Amino acid sequence: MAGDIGRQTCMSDIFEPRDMNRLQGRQARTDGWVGGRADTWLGHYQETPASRVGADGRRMVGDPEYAADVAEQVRESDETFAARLADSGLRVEPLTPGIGAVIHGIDLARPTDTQVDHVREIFLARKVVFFRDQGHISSDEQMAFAKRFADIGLAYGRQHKLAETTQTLDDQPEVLKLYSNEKRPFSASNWHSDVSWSDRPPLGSLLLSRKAPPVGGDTMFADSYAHWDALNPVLKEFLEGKRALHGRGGRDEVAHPVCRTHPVTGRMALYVNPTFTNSIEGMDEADSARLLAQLYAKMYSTPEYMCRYRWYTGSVAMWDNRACQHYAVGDFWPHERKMERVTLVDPDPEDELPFWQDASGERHYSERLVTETEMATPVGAARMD
Ligand SMILES: O=C(O)CCC(=O)C(=O)O
Ligand SMILES: [Fe+2]
Repeated sequence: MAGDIGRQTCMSDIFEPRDMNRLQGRQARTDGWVGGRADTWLGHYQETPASRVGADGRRMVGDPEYAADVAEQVRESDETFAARLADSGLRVEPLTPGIGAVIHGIDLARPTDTQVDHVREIFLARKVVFFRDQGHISSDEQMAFAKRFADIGLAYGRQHKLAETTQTLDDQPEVLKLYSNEKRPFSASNWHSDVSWSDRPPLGSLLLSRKAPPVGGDTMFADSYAHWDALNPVLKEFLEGKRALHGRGGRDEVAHPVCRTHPVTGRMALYVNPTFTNSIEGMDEADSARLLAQLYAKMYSTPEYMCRYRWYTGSVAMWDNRACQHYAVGDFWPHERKMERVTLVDPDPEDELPFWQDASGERHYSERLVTETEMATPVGAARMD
């Protein structure tokens, strides 16, 4: 309960299991497990059944009037959403109530202006959108569609020097090839937000399946707003304004806000990931490692905050790296899987740089910790994407 948490004197005590779940004289029943509904971690607040409208789940339990208001908001947002889209011929099929939607009724080779406006709106609301049956589009058309939403960068956004192993289309360095087969069993099977080792990480990606495996190789997405919303208010206060150190191969290359404000929606997102985040700045190393492990356990074990997309040849995904993370499920070997990615970068340099906006409206930006030349140099065989 909030009162109990308020009485804690030492910050690290907050992350101890709740007393009520501690067996007499023994460790807590779920020690080491802080995810899902069996949660005993004080950092956990309350699963909110309405995280998509930013509702306070714990308050909903004790305050029926507030809960009724939230229910109204959820219904209204669903209805107005559907009504607004009616004139562009689009149909939206949500993958889950909170994250992900398949958009039907559009040809990515020739979208109308209204369709582009609506796709942008759905993208911002759903964090990731999908399109089926777009295998006919050329790489030029893929790039042209991407350009309706943002500038396009190279494989790693603003980072122009690529790792030796990075493959792009021969005549189009903007198109990153993610091809896997029996001999090259690659998949990005780690939770991450793309290129968070960079001080200017790309805002999103447009990924096209040129060849889908007959089974497996789905991609999972997790809602970073919900990850933030679900934390205990005391832990939020502790984390707001803190920075995490990110980099490749364990090297600290950039400090990003842990709580990142989305430049368009204004919503707060939890911006740490186990692929590129090394530690939370200013914390004792062991405390930081423990807190990150607890955050990850919570983030990646709450199915309500995730969706899973099954690829077919010609399927497309467009995701928002500021609002969600992803994981390519590596279960399709020895089948072939061929993906082509165009990377979206924000044309506005002020919005491109991650920031946390405090209550007074001031933006606290990310900071690069190495020189530009060092940043542009690939680090061994470390993950880049
Ligand atoms: O292969 C996939 O589904 C996703 C790969 C990935 O992480 C990326 O393109 O950023
Ligand atoms: Fe990725």
